[in-house]
Amino acid sequence: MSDCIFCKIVEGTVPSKKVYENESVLAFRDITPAAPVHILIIPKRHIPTMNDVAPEDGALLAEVLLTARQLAQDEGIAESGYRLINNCNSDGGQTAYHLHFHLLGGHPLGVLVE
Ligand code: D5M
Repeated sequence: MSDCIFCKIVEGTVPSKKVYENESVLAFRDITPAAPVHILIIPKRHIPTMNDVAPEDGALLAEVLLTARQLAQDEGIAESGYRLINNCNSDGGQTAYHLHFHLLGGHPLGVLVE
C-alpha cells in the first residue's frame, strides 16, 4: 500500500473535495487554502516530482495543465488572473511528493518574481 497521501486521495481512502476527475487527472481543493480559490491538480499516476517527469509523460502533463486552464475558467478567475505553481523538492517547498500544481486565485496575489 502506498504511503502517498495523494495516491490515497486518488484511491478514495482519504477524503477530498474533488472538483474534476477523469481517467488520468484529478483536481481537488487544497486542505489549507492560501487564496479564495486554491485547487491542486495532479496526475493520478504516482510521479514524485517535476524531476521525475519523462518525455513520454508530455501528453499527461499537458492534460494536467489544460485541466488547470479549464478550472480557472470554471472558477471565474481566468480574466482577473491566477497563479499556477509547482513546488519541487525541499528548496522549492514541496511537502507532498506526488506531482501537483497549485491553482491559486480569487484575490490579488502580489509579485512573486520580478
Ligand atoms: O503542497 C502540498 C499541498 O497539499 C499543501 O498546500 C497542503 C495540501 N494537502 C496536504 N494534504 C492534503 C489533503 N489531504 N487534502 C487536500 N490538500 C492537502 P506542496 O507544494 O507539496 O508544498
